[in-house]
Parts: sequence; C-alpha cells; structure tokens
Amino acid sequence: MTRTAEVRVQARRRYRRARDYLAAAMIHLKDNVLLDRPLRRKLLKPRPLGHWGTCPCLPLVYSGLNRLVAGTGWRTLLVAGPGHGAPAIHANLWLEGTHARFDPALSLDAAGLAELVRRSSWPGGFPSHLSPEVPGVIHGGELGYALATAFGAAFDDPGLLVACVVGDGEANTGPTAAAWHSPKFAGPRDGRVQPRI
Ligand SMILES: Cc1ncc(C[n+]2csc(CCOP(=O)(O)OP(=O)(O)O)c2C)c(N)n1
Repeated sequence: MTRTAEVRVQARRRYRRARDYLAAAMIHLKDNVLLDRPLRRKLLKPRPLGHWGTCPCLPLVYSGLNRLVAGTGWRTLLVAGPGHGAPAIHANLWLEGTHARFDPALSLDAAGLAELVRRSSWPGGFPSHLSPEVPGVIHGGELGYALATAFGAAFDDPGLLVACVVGDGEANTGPTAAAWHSPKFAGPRDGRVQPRI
C-alpha cells in the first residue's frame, strides 16, 4: 500500500471510531463525554432511548455516500429507516460540521460535543427519531415508509441517487411489504430501483 493510501485508510478508521463512539456516548452518557473523569453511574442516562445495534451500519452508508458526493457532486438522498439510528446520523452531522453551521451551541469543540451528547434521549433535547428540525432531514418518526419514500423519490427524479436502509423491525410493517411492489408502477421514463438485501 502506498503512503497516501495508508494515510487515507488510517483517517477512515479514525473517523469510524469517532462516529461510533459519539453514537454510543449520545445513547448512554449524560456528561463526561471525553471520559476525563472516572465513569460513574450518575453520569449515565437512566432510560436510554433506542439502542446501539443499528448505529454502526448507518454511518457506513452515510460516509460512503459522502465520499461519492464529495468526489462527483452527485445529487443524493439517504433514506434512513432504522428508527433507533438517530444518534448515528447526529454523530456524522456533528463531525462534518453541519450541526455547528445551523446551531452554534453544537460547535466543533468540547463544549459543542458535551451539548450534542446531552441533547440525545433527553427532555427538551433532540427527538428520539430523526425529524425535520435536524439539518438536512425532510421527514421522520413513523416506521414503515422508508422504502416507499425511496421508490417515490427515485421514480420522480431519475437523476437522483437514492440509498435506503430498512431495519428488521420496519421490514415487518405493512407499508414496507406493499412498497416492495413499487416497480410494478414504474413507467418508461421513471427512475430505476435496484434493491439489495
Ligand atoms: C408506525 C410506528 N410504530 C412503532 C414505532 C415505534 N418504533 C420506533 S423504532 C422501532 C423499532 C424499529 O426496528 P428496526 O426497523 O429494526 O430499526 P432499529 O431498531 O434497528 O433502529 C419501533 C417499533 C414507530 N416509530 N412507528
């Protein structure tokens, strides 16, 4: 591996560790996000909303798409179905500086980091699911409509690249079962969808 390639791989590993740590911290920590004090029970959120399981997957897709957008400028939409994946998306929004651009309290420093972590799963903080008040998010909250939304966006705009992640819980919903039939409605000028399971 060349030196440049090695540096890139290392950078991607560091980014992955940072965003995964941030998502876990958002779910569980009230404070002490830099872990510069001993971790005590009173620093943990008593009733975390959601779970860690879905968090490593979503950023993998998110940062892969980011790379594509940065390299090609391709118009892209990510439809994030997993209901408990909000911390993972927030972690990316914070690391890339989008949060700070729209809300100075979420600055790219220790104070902004503490605020990001405090707001997750906390009264008056972020909603537990992604919602339109989060920068870049246009819809969210109710489980079942990710696949239908993705098909609709792709049919409507053949030049738009749409990636859609559906969780196992959402896959059990009626709207998702119906959405698998969407290609039957595609006309000759509509965008195409290539599902991958
Ligand atoms: C219509 C509807 N029913 C129930 C819920 C509550 N709910 C939120 S997330 C979730 C589980 C989602 O499971 P999955 O799709 O596997 O996503 P993950 O848990 O991995 O985030 C449920 C039932 C909801 N948001 N909308």
